[in-house]
Amino acid sequence: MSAELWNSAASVLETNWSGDHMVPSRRLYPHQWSWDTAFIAIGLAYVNPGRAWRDLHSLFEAQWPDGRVPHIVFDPATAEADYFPGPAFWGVPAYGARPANGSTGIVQPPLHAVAAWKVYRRASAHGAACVQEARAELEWLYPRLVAQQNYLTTRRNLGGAGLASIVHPWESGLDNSPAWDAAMAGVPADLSLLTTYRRRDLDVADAAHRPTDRDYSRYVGLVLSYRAESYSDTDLLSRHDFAVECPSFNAILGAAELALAQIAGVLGRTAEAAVHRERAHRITDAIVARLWDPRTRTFHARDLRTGTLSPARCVSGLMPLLLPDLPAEHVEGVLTETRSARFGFPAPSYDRTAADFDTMRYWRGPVWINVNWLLRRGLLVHGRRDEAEELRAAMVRLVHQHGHFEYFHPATGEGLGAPTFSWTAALALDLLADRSVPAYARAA
Ligand code: 2M8
Repeated sequence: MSAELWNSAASVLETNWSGDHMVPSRRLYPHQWSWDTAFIAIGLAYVNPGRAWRDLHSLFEAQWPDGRVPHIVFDPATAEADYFPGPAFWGVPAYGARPANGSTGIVQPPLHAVAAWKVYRRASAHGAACVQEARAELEWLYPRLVAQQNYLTTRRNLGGAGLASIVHPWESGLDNSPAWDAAMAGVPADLSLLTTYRRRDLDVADAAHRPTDRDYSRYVGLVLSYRAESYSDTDLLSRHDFAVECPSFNAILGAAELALAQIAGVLGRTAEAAVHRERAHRITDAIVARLWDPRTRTFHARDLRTGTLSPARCVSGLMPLLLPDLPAEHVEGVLTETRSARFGFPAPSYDRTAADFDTMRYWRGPVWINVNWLLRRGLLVHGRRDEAEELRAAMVRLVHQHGHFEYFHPATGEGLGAPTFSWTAALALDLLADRSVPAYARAA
């Protein structure tokens, strides 16, 4: 089974390569997405490390002067009509050497340092020239990755506690998650926006899987609000309708600091390595202080506009397991939640027992491989090797039986969404090849 799965995964990555970047899916997502690039690099490390670096390069070449890494880098060869909201809608001005309308103005989870470290670690398997290339790429990326972290922990520290806020659900990567429902209820839904701007996703995907028009009009409205002030973050909390601290985004922010510590170590920047470890520690403390609910014993999204935690129990609440300094009590809470009837292996995107659990709709029930890959990593970080192996096997089985789909039905395993999806293929390669444990993992 593994050779067959390996070959099909490699061929998806071959098909979705677009010259200097990978598209998540040719039809549904015909540009370059930020956190997809990180997941994809993790798989390309096995079959084409040169492309892993090229893809990361293309993304970071589009980094803004303030350090933000845009959530989409637009391919100028793709027509405006092929994806909504496209380049003209975002209206991003030219910056640095970038032309106008080259990217979006929002971000996605900063997983790139983790990916770069994994690609570097794999380089020795491809020979000395590859190791040399990998080191040079780390040198190039390091200051850019640091600038990305600095943007998120300063300009986006809207709550003042050292966590990054997301100002649009798309920034979480878990777009339509019930984690945002309470905060989104406060965002005006102007359905007339969808007559001015036409959804393109419904031409290529099933409406029963995608966000509703009501939610989509809110997504569009939030972009218009951020765009109106040229994507400035100054005083954002007082003039923008959505600002949330997400446990998954911030757990990845902390994991990025740990990967940066490893990268800094290899680059001989010992003092910086210590600073990154300290930052990871502070992010962990802030997640525990602000996003833990002692009643549910799991993590929840905090709405900064109301100061309340979302009641929804989502897969994002399990992600702080990525952090090795998470206190034992919180590790136990999250592990119990993970193994409960609400989740299980592979974990659905939302609590299976919730009344509004939806087996089809985007991030409101289906299983995604990328968050399960992160969950497995979290289990390894906390020494839960048997559970990590159980989850790994469940993911491999799912993708082998059903294909490299974007997401999967949480009961039947049926493949849903885009059928040849890049991160599913890339992570299948990693799941087949890598049983190692992060260097900073704790003993069980
Ligand atoms: C989905 O998000 C895009 C908007 O960014 C969409 O729905 O059109 C999400 O699954 C996101 O996590 C992912 O990065 C993107 C591309 O795969 O698709």
